[in-house]
Amino acid sequence: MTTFTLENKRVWVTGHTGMVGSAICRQLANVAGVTLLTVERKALDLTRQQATEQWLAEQQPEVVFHCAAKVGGIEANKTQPVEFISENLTIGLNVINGAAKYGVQKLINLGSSCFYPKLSEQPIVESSLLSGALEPTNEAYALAKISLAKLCQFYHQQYQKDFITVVPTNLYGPGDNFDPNAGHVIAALIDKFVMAKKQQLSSVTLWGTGKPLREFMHVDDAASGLVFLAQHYSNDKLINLSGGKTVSIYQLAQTIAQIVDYQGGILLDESKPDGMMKKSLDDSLVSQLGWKPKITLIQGLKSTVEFYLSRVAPYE
Ligand code: GFB
Repeated sequence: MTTFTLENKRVWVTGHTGMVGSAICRQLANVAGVTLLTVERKALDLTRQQATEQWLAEQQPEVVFHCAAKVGGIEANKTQPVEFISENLTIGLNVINGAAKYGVQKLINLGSSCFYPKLSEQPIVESSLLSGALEPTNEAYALAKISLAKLCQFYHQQYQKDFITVVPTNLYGPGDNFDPNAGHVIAALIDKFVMAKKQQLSSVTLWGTGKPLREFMHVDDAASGLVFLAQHYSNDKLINLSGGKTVSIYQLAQTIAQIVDYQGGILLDESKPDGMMKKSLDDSLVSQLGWKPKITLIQGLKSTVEFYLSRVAPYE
């Protein structure tokens, strides 16, 4: 059942150069009559409330996909909590409050799987939010994302705004940050294995014990899910976006090594954090609505390695 149509709407994608934002722009190209609104960071600093409001007043978007965020892997989150909490809160408050003030009809806010409690029962159901303590390595990011999800919920309840929060599982794909120190695990490991092969290193070192379990989704699936939910979900409650299999970090590393044909060893640096030992999201709600991811982990890893080799590695 369609609850909202995107056709012929003016749609603003914040963070359109990032991994998720750029994938949503690609998806929206398939929706009839959409006028895509984007703005470069140097032309609009979303941490500036007045500038953000002025942009909204001039452009009059009817729909907002709020993807702009300061993101990073476990180490970046752990070492820069001040920036992670303040930038994400400030940008989110400016975009969401501005959207409400300037008559945006539908807003899709991105939550994060890391905002559920560290010891949540698995797979994690949406109602687990705020039922326990957070994983310390990403507490700052999680607190910002929780506040913004609550803000959307309160807009729904108090002002009947159709602002929804979708919670994707761990994402990867083209446009990811392949920095081996600051990126998420898949992008970081693709870089590490490709470089190790090129430099003929005898081993690659993973962070942590290699035992944590994660569920990964390719960003093109995530974008298809977000565009689907924009049209089929209007509710003050969170909705998870997931549906894949869970793998251990060690298995993931072995798979990436195979894809890039790296023959050396895999070592562990246990002085680095594991983060949550298991993280996978319950997909009952989204699958009842009729949506499922299509890209298997192997397919997605292969195409992401191709993207990295053709678009990222040559510039290093
Ligand atoms: O992707 P990742 O940084 O995110 O790490 P989280 C996942 C797992 O991979 C952790 C291990 O157990 C890491 O210790 N790992 C092994 C590595 N080698 C590496 C490596 O070279 N780089 C990285 N990055 N990890 C994030 C949050 O947590 O989840 C973010 O910090 C975000 O805020 C994201 O919310 C969804 O799943 O642990």
